[in-house]
Amino acid sequence: MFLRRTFLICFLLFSYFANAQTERCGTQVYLEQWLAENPQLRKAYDNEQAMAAARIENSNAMTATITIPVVFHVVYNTAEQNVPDDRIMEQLDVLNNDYNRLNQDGQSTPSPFLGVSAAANIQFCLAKRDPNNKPTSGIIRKQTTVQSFSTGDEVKKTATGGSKGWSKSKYLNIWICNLTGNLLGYATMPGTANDTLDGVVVSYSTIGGPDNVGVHPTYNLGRTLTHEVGHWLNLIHIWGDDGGTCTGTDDVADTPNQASEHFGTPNFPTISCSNNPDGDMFMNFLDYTDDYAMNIFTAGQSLRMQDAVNNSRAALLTSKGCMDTTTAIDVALLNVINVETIYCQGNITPSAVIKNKGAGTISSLTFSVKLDDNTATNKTWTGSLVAGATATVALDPLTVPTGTHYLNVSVTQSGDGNVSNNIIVKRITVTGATALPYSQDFEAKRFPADNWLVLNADNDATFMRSRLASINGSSSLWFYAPLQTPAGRKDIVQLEPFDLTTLAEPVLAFDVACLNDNSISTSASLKILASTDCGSTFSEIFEKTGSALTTAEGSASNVFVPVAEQWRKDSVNLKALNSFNNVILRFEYTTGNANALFIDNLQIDRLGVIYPDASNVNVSVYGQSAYGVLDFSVLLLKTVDFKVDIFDVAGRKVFSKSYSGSAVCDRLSLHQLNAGVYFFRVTSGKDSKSVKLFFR
Ligand SMILES: [Ca+2]
Ligand SMILES: [Ca+2]
Ligand SMILES: [Ca+2]
Ligand SMILES: [Ca+2]
Ligand SMILES: [Zn+2]
Repeated sequence: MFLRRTFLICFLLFSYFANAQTERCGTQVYLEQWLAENPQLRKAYDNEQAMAAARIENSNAMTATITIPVVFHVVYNTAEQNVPDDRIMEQLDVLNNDYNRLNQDGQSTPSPFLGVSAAANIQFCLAKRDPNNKPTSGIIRKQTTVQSFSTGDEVKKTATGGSKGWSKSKYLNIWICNLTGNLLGYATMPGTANDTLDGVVVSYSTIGGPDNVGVHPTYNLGRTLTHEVGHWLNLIHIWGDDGGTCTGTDDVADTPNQASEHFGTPNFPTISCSNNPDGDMFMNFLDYTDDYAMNIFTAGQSLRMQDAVNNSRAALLTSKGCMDTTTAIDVALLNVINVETIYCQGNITPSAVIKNKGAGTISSLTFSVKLDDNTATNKTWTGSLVAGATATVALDPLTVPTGTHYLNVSVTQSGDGNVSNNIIVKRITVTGATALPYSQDFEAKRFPADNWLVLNADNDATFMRSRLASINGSSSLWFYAPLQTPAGRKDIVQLEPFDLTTLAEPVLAFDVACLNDNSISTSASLKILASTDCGSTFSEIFEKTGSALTTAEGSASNVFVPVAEQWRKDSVNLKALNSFNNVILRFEYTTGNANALFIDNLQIDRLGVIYPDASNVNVSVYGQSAYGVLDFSVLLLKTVDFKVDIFDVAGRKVFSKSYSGSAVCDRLSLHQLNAGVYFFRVTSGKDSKSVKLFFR
């Protein structure tokens, strides 16, 4: 079967050039080039492949977790290519999740393939010491005059404008750069590259993950690196690189025989090579599908990768690359704060958080601040920073115009023995507000949408886009909290700013589906918050918690996938905010007695559009506090008189008030009522709607 691949060069080249769009992966082409240039090594390569197959056949035991030190070489020509630190850290999380089957979207693996899904038990750690045993941040940034790099390995050599690789016996090199011809990445298979030319090259545009997506329109969830590291660990494309036939193989027993690669988001099942009923494993990381359609390595692939680490890459097992080391003089720039994504134009005043990681006291430092490709401005700091101490230093104010910007902050100390931790790159976005009406069906390939944010403080489960269920199209916004997720975890999806002055009576509506899990006592909650001051402060405009939030009951042992009847439309009256031209809305979900939440068909529009043919009355009750205060909003299709009544459990009317309008918000003081269950009823003509309340 190895020989068979060597006859396939023409097919490979054909498929490589036939696909004129984005080139997902150049690894096979790179391998064939290398074999052609090194014919004497072809036999050794084929032998090693055959031996790997024999080893795996004779021992199918997974070994304990293997940890591989990683160094990122960011080789950039433009500010955008100099990938921000938080996006690199998010990418590292993606790798660690994908290689340990901790990826949240593993829940999307079609059930017939769950039995072969597996954790590869491989961890990736950011290098803490360089090849000379000097401390490092594991992120090397190098500006280059080279505008784009090819598969000729120029990015791996200083002489050709790249960054020299670190020894493959101790590190996984990951070069991040601009690649020629829309190529997304390529890797060196085990045994095919010289010591410092070994590793993975990926386009800067692909670096990121669910809560910090890359700039590429579709391949932006970090799966390019997952795919390429798979090659680096000896995986072959799942369709066998056989030009669309059924004769090739990936030398893995538990992946189906598959004709050719898939792009986009195929539907399950997709049959080829008589592999019915389950068809192609197009959601495998070694296919070419969109990042958000990929979610699985198999047990067979995991064995093959572990075999590579334990044999052809065994030197890595004793690498000290992730062991701490120190140097006498070392200031570290830990963070740059007050530059979080900013939605309103104006000045920002960033601050640098520094730490003295050296042995002596620091008395003088120079900060350099650079926005995009503008000239850097310097600022000197003097003071006394003793060993181990941290300090926050205010930098000079900056004017940031509309658009996406990259802020480079660096610190210089004379004699610093570790300059790799002296620089932080941040992304800043300044944007105008979107006019109404607005709708979001989560079908567009890019999620989060431009100028949206996903805030995932615990760095665990978070909001993602899912194809598991939808109310329109095939995708929706999804939060999945596995059983082991503690209650009380908060995650936020922040929408782009809206100009609410563009509609007289704006209403926010969305379809929601949420499973109630009775085995958990703490209530899950969904809140909507609004900011009218550019995100400085937020106030709550909607809350549903516990049974009021859930739309279905059942066990949480499997991921909840709602059917049509399990969706509910919720709405919030935004009339009170219609004088603000820059309103930022947030969905805030707090984990509790629900394992999955879906949101779809988000609209901000007029009432008649949102409820085109519904009965008149739509009620939201929120903010029930311990102090007898009740906030509600009532939405009606036209301006009419209506009445609010509150009844106790015995059916006695305890409150009544009349209103007029189509969209009304009010706050009631109900201190006279005892704690207990009540029914809030809105009546308009022949229509009425009741909501159950609980006063504490
Ligand atoms: Ca095939
Ligand atoms: Ca330093
Ligand atoms: Ca949808
Ligand atoms: Ca989270
Ligand atoms: Zn590939």
